[in-house]
Amino acid sequence: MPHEIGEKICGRVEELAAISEDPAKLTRIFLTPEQRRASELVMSWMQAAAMATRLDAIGNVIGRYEGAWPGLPALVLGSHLDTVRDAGKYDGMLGVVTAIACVEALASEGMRLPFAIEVIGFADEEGVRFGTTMLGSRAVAGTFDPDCLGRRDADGFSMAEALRTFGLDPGGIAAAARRRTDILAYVELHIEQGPVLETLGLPVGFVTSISGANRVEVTITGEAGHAGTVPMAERKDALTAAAQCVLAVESRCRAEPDCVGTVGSLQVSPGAINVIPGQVRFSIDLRAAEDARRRRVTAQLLAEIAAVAADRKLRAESRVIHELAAAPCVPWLVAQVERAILAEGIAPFGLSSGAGHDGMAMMEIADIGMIFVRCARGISHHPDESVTVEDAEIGARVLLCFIKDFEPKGAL
Ligand code: HGY
Ligand code: MN
Ligand code: MN
Repeated sequence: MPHEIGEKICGRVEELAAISEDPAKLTRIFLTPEQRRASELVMSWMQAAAMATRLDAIGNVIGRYEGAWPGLPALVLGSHLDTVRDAGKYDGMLGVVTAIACVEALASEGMRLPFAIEVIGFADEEGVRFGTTMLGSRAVAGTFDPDCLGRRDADGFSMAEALRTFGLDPGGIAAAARRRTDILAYVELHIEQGPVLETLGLPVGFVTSISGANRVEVTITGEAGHAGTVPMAERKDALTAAAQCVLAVESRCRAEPDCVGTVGSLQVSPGAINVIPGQVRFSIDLRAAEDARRRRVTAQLLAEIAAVAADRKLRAESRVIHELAAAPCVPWLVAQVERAILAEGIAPFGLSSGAGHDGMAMMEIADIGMIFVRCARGISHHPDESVTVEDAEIGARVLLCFIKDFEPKGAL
């Protein structure tokens, strides 16, 4: 592969990073004009790599590079094209751009393999707009829950309305589902979003498993009142109760090995400086490598939230709005990723992923594998997220080597 492949990948990541709802900070959300512009740009790169392209029923961008003859089952590569708010440039995008670069290298060699290759740029992995996550990969896996079509964004638009506005049919999402027989495996290249590879001085590693996750929406309802006249002992302050619950998330997860809990968003109403908060809504994001531990901690937290509310004579409503089980990367794929890393003269190192990835949804219809690329200081979900050109190139070389030597399960 030409040495400038890393430059090309990082250049394209920068081009995508310029497509944002906010010129000052990268934010590209599901079913927005920015998603459409990014999808069109990615499709043009796919077409330049001899791929046939389409937008599926939920807005995923799909490029297909046929194998030795048309219609063969595909090795599916890819990642997501949506971002968090004030995001880094590489989370998701590196995987899509690198996969396209690998197909482009095959096409330039006129190489056709005994399988097709599909590259998917998923439309919504972060779940910023509607709270649930992995909507794109769930649609491909056939596990999209139509109930979430009624979920509303911060402006009150439902997912169904947003799909129609984007030119998609909310009733047609089932058409995005793929059959297990169409897909040989799903392999995603992604930044590590953690400091391990950098600490070990490794440019890449292989993923052993992806932690399971759930998201909870909590609403604490008390009684708004005059900040100057309601005696402290008679208050039903929703925010002080919520604060007690937020600290409970932190203390419970600190007490558990290998469990992380985050309250990432919290809304106070009515939100006036001289009014006792009447209602607070906040989110909880809970993750652990072991599902049983995650589910136990979630149940304990929901019970503690109910007890805090009862003790303060307030009301608490907790709703689990998203759950995905831990996703193991399967040994036969891990072995081939390790082989590709070794072929690049790098010691293969395996690590688990605390971050969620589309493989958690794709595992419903395909075995999954992942390649991690080192990122500076492990920073992610932050504008300082960065990858060196050299590491981007090494990641691409490993992925291309994996593709060229890929042996579908049972072919070994
Ligand atoms: O939240 C995550 O772990 C991923 O970035 N969606
Ligand atoms: Mn992310
Ligand atoms: Mn990601």
